[in-house]
Amino acid sequence: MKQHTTIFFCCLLMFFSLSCSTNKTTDGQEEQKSTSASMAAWQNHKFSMFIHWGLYSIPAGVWNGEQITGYSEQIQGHARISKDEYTLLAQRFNPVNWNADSVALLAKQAGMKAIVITAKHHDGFNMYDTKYSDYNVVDATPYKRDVIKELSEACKRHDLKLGLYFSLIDWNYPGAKPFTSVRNSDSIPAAHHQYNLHQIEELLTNYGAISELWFDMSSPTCEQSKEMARLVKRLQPDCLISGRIWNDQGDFAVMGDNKSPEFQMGTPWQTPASMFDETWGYRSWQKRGDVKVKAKDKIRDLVNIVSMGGNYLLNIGPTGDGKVIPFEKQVLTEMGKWLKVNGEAVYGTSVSPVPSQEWGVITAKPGKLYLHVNVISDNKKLVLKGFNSKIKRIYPLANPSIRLNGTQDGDNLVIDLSDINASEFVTVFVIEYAGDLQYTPERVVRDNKAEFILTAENGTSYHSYSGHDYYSLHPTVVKIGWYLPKTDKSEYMLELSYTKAHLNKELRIDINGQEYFITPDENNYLPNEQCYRKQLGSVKLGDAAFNLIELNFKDQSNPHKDLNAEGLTLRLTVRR
Ligand code: H79
Repeated sequence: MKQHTTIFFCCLLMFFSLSCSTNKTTDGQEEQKSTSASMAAWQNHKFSMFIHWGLYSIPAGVWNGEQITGYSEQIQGHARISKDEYTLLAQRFNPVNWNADSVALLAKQAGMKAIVITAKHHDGFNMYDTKYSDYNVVDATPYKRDVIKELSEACKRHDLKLGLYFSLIDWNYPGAKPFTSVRNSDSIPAAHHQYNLHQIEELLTNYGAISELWFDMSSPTCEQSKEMARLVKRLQPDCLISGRIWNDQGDFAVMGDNKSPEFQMGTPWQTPASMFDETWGYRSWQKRGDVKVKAKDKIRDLVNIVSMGGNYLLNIGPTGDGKVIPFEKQVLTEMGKWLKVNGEAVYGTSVSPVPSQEWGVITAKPGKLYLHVNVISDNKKLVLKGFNSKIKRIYPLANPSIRLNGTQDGDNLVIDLSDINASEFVTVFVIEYAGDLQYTPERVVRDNKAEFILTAENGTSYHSYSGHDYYSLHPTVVKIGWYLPKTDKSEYMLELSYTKAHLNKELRIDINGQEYFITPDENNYLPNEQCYRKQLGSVKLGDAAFNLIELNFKDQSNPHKDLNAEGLTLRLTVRR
C-alpha cells in the first residue's frame, strides 16, 4: 500500500543566520548583522542584470587586428598586453551612447529587480570616482563622469536595487600581473588589501544603499576575508556579500559561471550567467545566433534556478561606446514579455515540495503550485507524479479563465491539455488546491516503525560551498532532513552516533518543529563501530500526519561549514 503523507506547506519563515555574525569587532561588540528581512528581499529578486563594462569593452576581443579567444574582459591577459599599453585605453574611453536610465529601464522591462555592475574588474580600472587611484573613469578618461554614481541614481529613479562587482585581484596594482601560475587566485599583499578596504568603504559610502557586493577571484587569507566582511556589515548591514569573498564569509553561495546546483541548497544562492559561455565583456566577433532560441534557453535557466530557490544574475556586455547591443536587448525584451504573463509563477515563489518532473519544474506559493512545462506531450496529457491534494482549480497562467480537467490516477494527477496553445518558451499551469498540500515525498524512511535509523544516505542533504578560493571551493552538506511516515507509537528514545570530527560541535535536531540540542563528547566510544554514541532521551513522534526530522549545527555563524554528514547517525527506538 502506498504511504500518503500530508505535508503542511506553510509560508516558510526563512531563518538565516549570517556568516561572520559571531565575529567580534575590535572593541568587543557583536558586529552588525544583515537582517533576515534583507536576505528575504534579496532572495525574492529572482532575476537581476549583471553588467560587465570597462576599458576591455573598447578592444572587444580584438587586439592588433587579431581575434583573441578567452573571456574578452580579460583581454589584457589573453593578448599579453603590457600595462603601459593597456592603460592607454583609458584615453579612448568616451562612451557617448551610455545612458544609465535606458539601461535601468531595460532591466525593468526584462523583469529584473536589481543591477550588478563591474565597479572594478581584474584590469584594476575603476569605473567610479575613487580617491585612492587616478586610474579611474573620472580622472583618466575624456568621459570624466562617474558611471557608478549615474547608475545608482538611475536605479533609484526606476526602483531597482544596485549591486557592485569588485575584483579582489588587480593586475594594475604595483607588482601584480595577469595570469600568474595561480590563475587569478593570487594572494593579496598587505598594501593591496588596505587599498581594497578603502575602496569598499568608498563604494558603500558614496552610492546609497548597495544590495550586494560581488567580490570575485583572488585568494585572501581568512583574516582578510573576515576584515572585508566586517567592514561591509559595519557600513551597510543590509548589503549582502557574495561567496567569492571566500573563506566562508559570504552571505550567499555563488554557483560556477552558468551552472545550477546538482543538489538541494541549504543556503541562499545565485547563478551568474553570461549571454554566451565564451565571454562576459563585449566581444565584437561573437556568434550570437537566434534571439528566440537564446531567450528560450535563458527563460528555462531562470525557471530552473528559481525552482531550486536560487537567484539568476544574467549578464550583458555593452560596447566601448556605451551601447547595449540589439541582440542582448531583444533577448531581455523577450524574457520580459514572458515574465509579464508568467511572473506570478516566479516572483514570491518558493521551492515546491513536489519535485521537478520530466516535463519541467515546479514553483510554489501557499495553496498553489506552478507547473513550468517545457514541452507538451503529443497525447496532450500532463502527469504530476505523487500529487494527491484536493483540487480547487487548474488553469493556464496565460489565460486564467480556462478551466482544465484533472483526474486522479492512483498517486498521480493527470491534467488534460487538449485545447492548450503552448508558449514558445515555457507554458505555465497553476494548480490551486484546498487545505494542506498532500503528496508522496520521494524519500520516506520506511523502517519497521519500532526503530528508525537515519543516515545521510536515507535522508535529503542540503548543501552549500566552502573554500579558500575559486579552485578549492567544494560542496558541503550543511543540513540533513528525513521524512518519517506517521506512526502510532508516540515515544521514542533518540540516540546519536558521531565521529571524532564532531566532538564538541553542538548540534541541533529539529523534530516536527521541536528543537533539541546535543554536544558530542568523548564519553562513550564504541571501538567496533569506530564511533561515539550519546543518548538524547525521549522524544515524541507520530502526533502529526507526518514526521520531519532535521539535523544541523546549532551555531549558524558559518552557514557553509560541512557537517561531516556521513559520520552521523540518528537512531529512534520505540520505548516500551
Ligand atoms: O567576471 C567574470 C570573469 O571574468 C571572472 N568571473 C566572472 C564573473 C573570472 N575570473 N577568473 N575566472 C573567472 C576564472 C577563470 C580563470 C581561468 Fe584562465 C581561465 C583560468 C584558466 C582559464 C585566464 C586564462 C586565467 C588563466 C588563463
